[in-house]
Amino acid sequence: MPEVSDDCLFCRIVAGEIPATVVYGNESVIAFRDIQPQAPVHVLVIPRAHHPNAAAIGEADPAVAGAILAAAGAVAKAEGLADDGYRVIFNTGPNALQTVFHVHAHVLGGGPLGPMLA
Ligand code: DGP
Repeated sequence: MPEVSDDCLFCRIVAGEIPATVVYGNESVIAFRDIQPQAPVHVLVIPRAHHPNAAAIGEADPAVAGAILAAAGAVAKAEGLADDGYRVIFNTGPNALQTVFHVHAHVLGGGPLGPMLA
């Protein structure tokens, strides 16, 4: 899997070619606000390197897969979600309605989220 894919929207956000509201970053991941928020706080955490989905990064680079979870926790804390709780979701494949094929964790919170499959 290439480090960067030219036709990948989230690779272009990592490269700074498409603007995003970045709230967190380190050497392996960045986090930015979702353009179509589904909760009062909705942040996407992505690896800088291109991997299409959670299964692929779990196989190819478990350390960076773990860094996504660590960043999700840091974002939740910084956004004030840690006490009341939040959700971390990796949509993977068509049944989950994955639309961007650069793995991303949705961090959702800031209020009651309702049943998970609603
Ligand atoms: P998913 O359906 O799990 O693949 O989620 C993709 C998410 O990406 C969706 O919630 C909307 C978000 N998104 C799509 N395009 C952009 C964009 O250009 N900027 C930002 N910040 N988010 C985007």
